[in-house]
Amino acid sequence: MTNEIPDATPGEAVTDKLALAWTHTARFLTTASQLVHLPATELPEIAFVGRSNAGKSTAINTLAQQKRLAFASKTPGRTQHINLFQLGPKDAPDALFADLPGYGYAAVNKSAKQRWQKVMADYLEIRRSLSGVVLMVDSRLGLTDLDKQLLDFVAARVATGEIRLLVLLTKSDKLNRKEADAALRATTEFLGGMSTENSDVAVTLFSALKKSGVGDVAVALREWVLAHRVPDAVPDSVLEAAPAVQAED
Ligand SMILES: Nc1nc2c(ncn2[C@@H]2O[C@H](COP(=O)(O)OP(=O)(O)OP(=O)(O)O)[C@@H](O)[C@H]2O)c(=O)[nH]1
Ligand SMILES: [Mg+2]
Repeated sequence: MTNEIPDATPGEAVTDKLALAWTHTARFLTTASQLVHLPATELPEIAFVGRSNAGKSTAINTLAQQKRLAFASKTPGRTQHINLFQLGPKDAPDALFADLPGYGYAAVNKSAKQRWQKVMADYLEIRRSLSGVVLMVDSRLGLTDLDKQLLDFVAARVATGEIRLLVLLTKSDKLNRKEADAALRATTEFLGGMSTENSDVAVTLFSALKKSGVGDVAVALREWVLAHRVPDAVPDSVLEAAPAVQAED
């Protein structure tokens, strides 16, 4: 076995298979309780954020097709640190996933709650390498005030396209078709207010239990990372793949 990862050649569409082979490479890098302890990095970082118990750790495990990569739990507030995972070839990593502490869990004491929420707010504001945010929202609850506050933190950079945004309506296995459509519609409507010509904002239903939405999410994240690569020069193969103007029309 080599640790080579099949990749789309420039200009070729990223398939589910290629994207899932990439997410499968996720491995634990480090954990930090304070921002200053996070390693400085040039790699594009994708943060998984959301209310406690929304399914962040489970989504990371499902995307990585690994049972215990991120620590998922029935006990809300389980993830109390920022956990970083590295992706791509071992000798040439190309992205990081960050599993962030959940917010909004009522039972933790006030000072602990404020500390976590501050860590997260600071992270979103300060982390230079942040290139994408995956916001997990329990599909039965929809966007709550705390989710909207979080979106406020990043709205300016989402508007410019500096940060990409994907909202996962998690645990969609718990909804019937009609409820799922309503959840999707309400979230799409809210996100419409954040979208601009330059932004990359999307929402999708997701179920770790039924494995639905997994391929689509992997493709979206892979495309973020590929788009983030600063090209030295446009490769000839891309120019050749560009649609030619048809002469006879
Ligand atoms: N039915 C169903 N349950 C899910 C799904 N995803 C997660 N869960 C359950 O929801 C609970 C919370 O999941 P976690 O992934 O630990 O949530 P988290 O957002 O990481 O929570 P914190 O670390 O506390 O912030 C667990 O009991 C999961 O098994 C899903 O797609 N369907
Ligand atoms: Mg967690």
